[in-house]
Amino acid sequence: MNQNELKKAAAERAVSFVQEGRVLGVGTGSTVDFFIDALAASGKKVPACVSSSVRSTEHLERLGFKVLDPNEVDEIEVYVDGADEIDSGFHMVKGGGGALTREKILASLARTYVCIADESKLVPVFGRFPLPVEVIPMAVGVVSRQLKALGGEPKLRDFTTDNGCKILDVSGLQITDPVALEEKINQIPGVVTVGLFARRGADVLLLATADGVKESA
Ligand code: ABF
Repeated sequence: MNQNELKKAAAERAVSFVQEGRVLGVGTGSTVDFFIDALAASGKKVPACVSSSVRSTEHLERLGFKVLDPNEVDEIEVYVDGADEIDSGFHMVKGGGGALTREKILASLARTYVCIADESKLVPVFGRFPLPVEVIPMAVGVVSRQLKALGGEPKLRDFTTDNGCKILDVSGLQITDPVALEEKINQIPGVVTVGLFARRGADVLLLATADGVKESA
């Protein structure tokens, strides 16, 4: 199986977690795109979704799903999203697709975060994937200097987020304590969101491997 087939397998399994009659949280990325297609094909009755990006909202609406503003929702039962890296404690690095802030908001609203990923995303320690940090445009310089002081090498992505902000992709960080680093980077003035999802990680991991989809919680 190639990587796309693995992503599709994890995405299809996630449909069984969707509760009919409840608002569903939907993330962003190519794995989530497979999930949206599989959900539509399943015929499950979802009254409405909340989505973490314009990209996913447009995909959902094209397939006939209603998408609500998160301000209209107090709680989401299930939130399905991917990750760029996930560790055995279900902490994640996210934001490769640039939707990290909205993803973190939806994760905070969700009772159950179901992470869908192919096996290449499971890592013993974070660091291979540069850590995305969403930043207010006027603070790119000052935040970059602070990230360098933490030992990172920030690179400005040629991209503007759905929130009108910029992203610094930070390589070279030693992420041995993801919770502490998430808190430290969140404290830097000008940072909107750091792509470490450690304080609120995933609850369920659907990891697609050559031997099938492995489910852990
Ligand atoms: C979202 O999509 C992001 O947090 C992450 O950056 C990305 C994963 O992308 P893909 O599913 O395309 O590998 O989950």
